[in-house]
Amino acid sequence: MASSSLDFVGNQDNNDVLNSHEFSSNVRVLVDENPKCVCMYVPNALDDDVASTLLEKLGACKGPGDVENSTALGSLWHQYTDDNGPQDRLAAYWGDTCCDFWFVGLLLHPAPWPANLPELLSARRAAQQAAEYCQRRYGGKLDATKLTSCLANYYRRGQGHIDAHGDEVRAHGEDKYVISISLGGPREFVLTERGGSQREMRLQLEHGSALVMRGEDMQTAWKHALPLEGNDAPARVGLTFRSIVPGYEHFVKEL
Ligand SMILES: O=C(O)CCC(=O)C(=O)O
Repeated sequence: MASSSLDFVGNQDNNDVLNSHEFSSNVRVLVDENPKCVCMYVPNALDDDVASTLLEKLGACKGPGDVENSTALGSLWHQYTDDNGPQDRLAAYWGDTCCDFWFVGLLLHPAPWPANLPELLSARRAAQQAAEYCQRRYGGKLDATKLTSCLANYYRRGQGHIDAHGDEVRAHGEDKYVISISLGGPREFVLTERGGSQREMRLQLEHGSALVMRGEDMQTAWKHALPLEGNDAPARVGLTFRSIVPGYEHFVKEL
């Protein structure tokens, strides 16, 4: 198995600098096998202070135990059970009306975007810019970049992980975007190619970074995981913005 800590696809030619009005940092391409199989990493996609304020408001700076009740946003975090059992992370789900998300036996209905959390909208803007950059580079209609929902995963200090998996993206429209803005951490992200080669890439998801996955093949030809590295792994919130098409799951239910 080929494994590397920063084994980005290609070489420097593949690592672009986005327009400075969009991001101040380099884009690193991890996978770009075809327009439906793209993964890229953008450090500092979200302003550092905004990222820190958002992390604090989401309550993630506080120790395990008190977070659920201590946030100004009320009972924000939930511990869900999916087909694999109770999740060892907490989650919250926001989105536009009818942007339900159905995955591994769990049907989430979005709470409205919280009015008292403007930083979440800043994070969505940063993710949106990354999606639009991807659209310019790999093609597709601009409409398909619309990020209509956000599944937040809260990995408490020394807790929380996600086993290797591909995301359920059937509801994610034409170009199928999942863009994760990281707050806190860093925590490790592991990408593994399915099939023969089992190529593996590892990177640290840094505070304020964006990790972009585009396309269905990115979820079927590759798996991604967030392992737990020891008792003192730092707390992290991953805000996964998604291009879910409003009403898609209602349509599926009626079939
Ligand atoms: O926390 C993250 O950034 C990624 C979470 C994830 O893999 C998922 O929601 O499927």
